[in-house]
Amino acid sequence: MKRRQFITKTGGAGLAASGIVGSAAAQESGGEDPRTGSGTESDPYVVEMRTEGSEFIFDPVGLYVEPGEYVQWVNASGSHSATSYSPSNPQASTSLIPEDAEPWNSGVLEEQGATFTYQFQATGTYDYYCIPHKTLGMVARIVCGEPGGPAAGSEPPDAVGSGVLPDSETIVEEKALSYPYIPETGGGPLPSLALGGAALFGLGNVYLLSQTDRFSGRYSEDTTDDTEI
Ligand SMILES: [Cu+2]
Repeated sequence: MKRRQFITKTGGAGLAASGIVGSAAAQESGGEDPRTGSGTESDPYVVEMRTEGSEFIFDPVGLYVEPGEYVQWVNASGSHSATSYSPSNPQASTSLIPEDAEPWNSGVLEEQGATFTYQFQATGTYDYYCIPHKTLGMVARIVCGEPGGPAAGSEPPDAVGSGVLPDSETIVEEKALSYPYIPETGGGPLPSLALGGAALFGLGNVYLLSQTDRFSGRYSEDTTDDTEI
């Protein structure tokens, strides 16, 4: 672990594959803060919104912030929104943010590079989605301070790809989890991703889909209601 961080910091001198080593180290747990930005108003944490082929992505898909810190969503490709699961927002029937939290909705950002910023204040777990792509699994989670509220022990009821959401405790531990989140590896990169590049990226997603049912089932043990369907 230490050695890898050293290699990353010094630019990977002598390593032909320094780019690969760097990206793997950046996603490892512990050590350096994996978040982009520092959470202040002038340097907020950044979540990218992207369209990649038939995938619609919030990245990181899991993020930890402290009360009072800022998150900025950047529309990197395609058209997306960052919208809290709040009954006052379009297409959201349930609230999946802390009770005393302010709902937010960026609206659909169509211009590349367009941004939306929100300050997190109430502690707890926040689930949010993209209006056009929610049913295609474009959902993500932010924990502010500590896990809590209606989203802490459940999955969004209407997101097909809900298996990609990290649980709140993992978010607190790791601070940021890249898309795609794979529960079995604790959010780190699949070995195949580091070795194979784009072709194997597809395989990773097949694997992810195969885990969706099992992962969702895990939450049904914790909840008495049936909202996961
Ligand atoms: Cu979207």
